[in-house]
Amino acid sequence: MVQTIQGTLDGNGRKFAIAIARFNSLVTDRLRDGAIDALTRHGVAADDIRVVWVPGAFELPVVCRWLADTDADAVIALGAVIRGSTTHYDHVCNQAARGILDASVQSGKPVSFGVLTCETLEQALERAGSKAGNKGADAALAALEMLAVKSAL
Ligand code: INI
Repeated sequence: MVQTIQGTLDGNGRKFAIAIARFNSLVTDRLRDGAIDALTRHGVAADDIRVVWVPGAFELPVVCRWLADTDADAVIALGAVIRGSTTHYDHVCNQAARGILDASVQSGKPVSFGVLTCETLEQALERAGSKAGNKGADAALAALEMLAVKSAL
């Protein structure tokens, strides 16, 4: 018989850390609100959520790694990278994505990727609580699901 494992979304008793970039905080504030709302609606106590600000998305990987070494069960990385007129955007996006993945794989804890990579501020705002949902909430749900998968294995 096939054994199928799927994570449920029960945050009771779980501890979360949110690493959040201050750059484009108009957007990242909304991603944080979405993440906290998703966590608390799935049973996570507000006292079990820690929010840690860093300057920009480039700084997210190391703080995610530091947070993975704390008592947090999972980490949620939130940022908003918006393309400018140079290649700076590509470096920030690529390194943030790779570094956040590394923090997860190296620590063995879920570190979810709630970093928007957009062409315009309008696109970012659409994904931060308006017509394209809230990617902070999506990242929170991914972290919850991964915790359940980890527990089930
Ligand atoms: N950081 C972001 O989070 N979003 C951006 O759009 C962005 N842009 O476009 O420059 C950005 N740059 C700052 C970077 O993340 C670092 O904080 C900075 O380079 C210092 O290390």
